[in-house]
Amino acid sequence: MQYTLIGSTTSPFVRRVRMALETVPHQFKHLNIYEGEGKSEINTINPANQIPCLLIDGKPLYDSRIILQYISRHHNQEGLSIEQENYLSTIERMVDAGVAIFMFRKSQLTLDNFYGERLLSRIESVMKWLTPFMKTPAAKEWNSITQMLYSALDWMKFREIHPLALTDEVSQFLKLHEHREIVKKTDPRN
Ligand SMILES: N[C@@H](CCC(=O)N[C@@H](CS)C(=O)NCC(=O)O)C(=O)O
Repeated sequence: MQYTLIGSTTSPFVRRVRMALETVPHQFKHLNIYEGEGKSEINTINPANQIPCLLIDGKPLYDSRIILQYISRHHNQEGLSIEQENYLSTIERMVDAGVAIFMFRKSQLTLDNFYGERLLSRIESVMKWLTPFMKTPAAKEWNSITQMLYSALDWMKFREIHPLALTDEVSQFLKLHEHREIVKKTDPRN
């Protein structure tokens, strides 16, 4: 199998896939989907115009969660429990809300409206629900949950999405994993 991951270096959804592919040979193709040629190129690859996309022997596979499931099946990784699936889903929806806030700002729109309030309250609710997890022994493991959580929280800090990404609990969680080579290699600031 030949893998090419298409994405940006800032996207948290792309970053989680790069982390999952750390020991799997692949090429990384950088695409700026918002401007220039990348904008039309992503449309020829994924009609939803989103990254990441994994080319498997040239065939595109969309959506980071689906890509991870594919990698897990083909590289003999363990399946997830219902609780772990729920962690992934809620973190993903929080990042979706963050991406929408990022787009609001890019469009010079404010968040003081029904949709904006829904987005902010989703982030607040998920962060409240997730914070106890950050202090458990499971938070020290390096797996699809902590990779997604790390990518999500570090991105929220980087893009200044919400002050809840700046708490002591978040800093302590990020410190658990910031020494990892793949974390340093995929830092969106570089
Ligand atoms: N559910 C998708 C979400 C991907 C996503 O939202 N990617 C963002 C970048 S972080 C994107 O492509 N945004 C462009 C757009 O939605 O127009 C996944 O997990 O792959």
